[in-house]
Amino acid sequence: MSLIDYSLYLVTGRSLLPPEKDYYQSLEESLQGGVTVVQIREKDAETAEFLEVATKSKEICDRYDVPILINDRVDVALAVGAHGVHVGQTDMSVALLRSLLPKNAIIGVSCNNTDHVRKAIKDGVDYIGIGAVWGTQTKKLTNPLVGVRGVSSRLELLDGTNIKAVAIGGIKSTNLLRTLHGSVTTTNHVLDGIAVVSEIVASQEPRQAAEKLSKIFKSFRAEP
Ligand code: TZP
Ligand code: MG
Repeated sequence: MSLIDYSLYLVTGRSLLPPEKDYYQSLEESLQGGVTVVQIREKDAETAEFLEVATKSKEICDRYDVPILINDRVDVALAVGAHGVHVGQTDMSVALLRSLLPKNAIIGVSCNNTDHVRKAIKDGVDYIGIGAVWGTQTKKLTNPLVGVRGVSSRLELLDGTNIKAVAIGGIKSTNLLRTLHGSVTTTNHVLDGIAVVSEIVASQEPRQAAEKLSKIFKSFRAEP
């Protein structure tokens, strides 16, 4: 069972930092701005570098009582004592991850289409990332865009489960409310959070960027 607050889910992206902005400083500022969970995503780092980044990031997140998840690498997650792992459709299976990770570890999977969601439910994941919702420069996309209607139909499949869901891909403060409203299902199932990279990481002021997103998400949540 997942006790994570998914509302403002930061996925790291060191290559997107503004010139001269320190990664760890940016991470800390984003936590001060209200990031509730962090996924360490290192696509180009060698193992030793990944381990160093994950270890130091975890030290910072621990101070804010914010859980960290590791993208793809179960070995790195185990080594640094992360709260869990996030995988894509072509990574290690959920069954294998469960057998390797501690019992209460969080496992999340990226889902693009409805078959992905059905499989994630069968596999017993803790949460899914639905995307890409909007166009993004951050990741080379190999699947069609989901769009807000698509998020809604994928969320609907989670009715009756305990599986949480975040949307990802091109989410900005300028389209967040539209994303959240458009994703609501006929059964009033709503997203548990939104996952962002560039809107926070590429900002000179990650704290303000996170605060803005967090405020919009909370205002949506508070709507009658
Ligand atoms: N998975 C689907 S889209 C995406 C990932 C990792 C990148 C999202 O980045 P951004 O900058 O928030 O659009
Ligand atoms: Mg992957």
